[in-house]
Amino acid sequence: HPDTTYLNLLQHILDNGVTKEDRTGTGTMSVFGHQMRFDLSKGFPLLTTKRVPFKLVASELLWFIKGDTNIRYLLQNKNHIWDEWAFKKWVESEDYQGPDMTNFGLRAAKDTEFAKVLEEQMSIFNNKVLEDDVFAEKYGELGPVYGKQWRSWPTSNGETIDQLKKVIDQIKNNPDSRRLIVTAWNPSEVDDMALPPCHAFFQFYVANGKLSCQLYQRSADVFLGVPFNIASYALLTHLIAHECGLEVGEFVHSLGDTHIYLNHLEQVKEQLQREPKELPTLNINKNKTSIFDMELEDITIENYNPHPTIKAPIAV
Ligand code: DHF
Ligand code: TMP
Repeated sequence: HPDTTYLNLLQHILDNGVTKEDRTGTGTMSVFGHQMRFDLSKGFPLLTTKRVPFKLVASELLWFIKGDTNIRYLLQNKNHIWDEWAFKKWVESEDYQGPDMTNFGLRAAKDTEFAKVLEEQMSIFNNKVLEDDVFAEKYGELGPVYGKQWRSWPTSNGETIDQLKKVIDQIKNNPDSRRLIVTAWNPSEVDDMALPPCHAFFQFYVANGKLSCQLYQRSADVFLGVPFNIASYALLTHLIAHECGLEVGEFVHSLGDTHIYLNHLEQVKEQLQREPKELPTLNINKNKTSIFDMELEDITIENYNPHPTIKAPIAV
């Protein structure tokens, strides 16, 4: 069961992780290098030991597939998972005149008064991104993140490469290829990104009429990020298999710095006590084939009855 695979990773970090400082100042328990395998033919790996908001996973993935890097589309779909990283660029800019927002993530966790001020500023910011085109273009942007690299990786001669389209063409026409790769890690552009890609490099594999996918994730927030990442790449594999007339095989998830933030430990212990439940099923609109035509309504999840949400603060 996917939940068992995941809970085993949480337990493995608790048992073997080293205490390690990190960029955000939160502190983590961490192991280096871990691999999980999910057999997609046995069910869709949306965790059941806490609720994972599937609509947010799906709208984020469609945003990548569109080649979009501006949070406006996410906000239009009531998806707030990238707000902090756009907001950070805004408050660090010369145009921002509001209250001091230095280290807002850490400060909000310790100071409830400040948390209110932050919430208000973020809400003003979000409304401006939604309503003001010029502002959105400048400050809704996360830089050349996933969508840009997947769909229009810039080359030295001024052209762009549509890695996603190319890989799908290769899966259809040259399925035995060992070069079915998409990389978001573009060394010449990482410094311009609000956050350098965490899920950085993935490869497809076709055998016995089944499509498998392996992801290399350089950095993994196992409590908050990883449940999304598993569901997202499982969904991507399903969508591409659907377009290419293949069944789904495995999702292989290879992780680099694999960590639990120290302010997630209580939540992790709570989740470890829960029993996995029956997996939901994924439905993709059969009247559409191309991944590039898919919209949010075309992707639904059925029979998802997970344990309740477990809230946790995100490290910025
Ligand atoms: N930074 C860190 N420190 N960890 C991350 O996982 C992360 N992920 C990013 C951007 N930066 C990150 C993009 N993906 C959530 C999940 C995924 C995600 C960002 C945020 C998150 O907060 N999930 C909550 C609920 C979200 C909601 O309902 O709005 C959860 O409980 O799963
Ligand atoms: P880092 O750039 O210092 O590694 O910080 C990124 C943090 O975000 C790290 O905790 C990993 C986490 N993360 C995920 O786990 N999954 C994701 O999809 C994203 C975008 C980030």
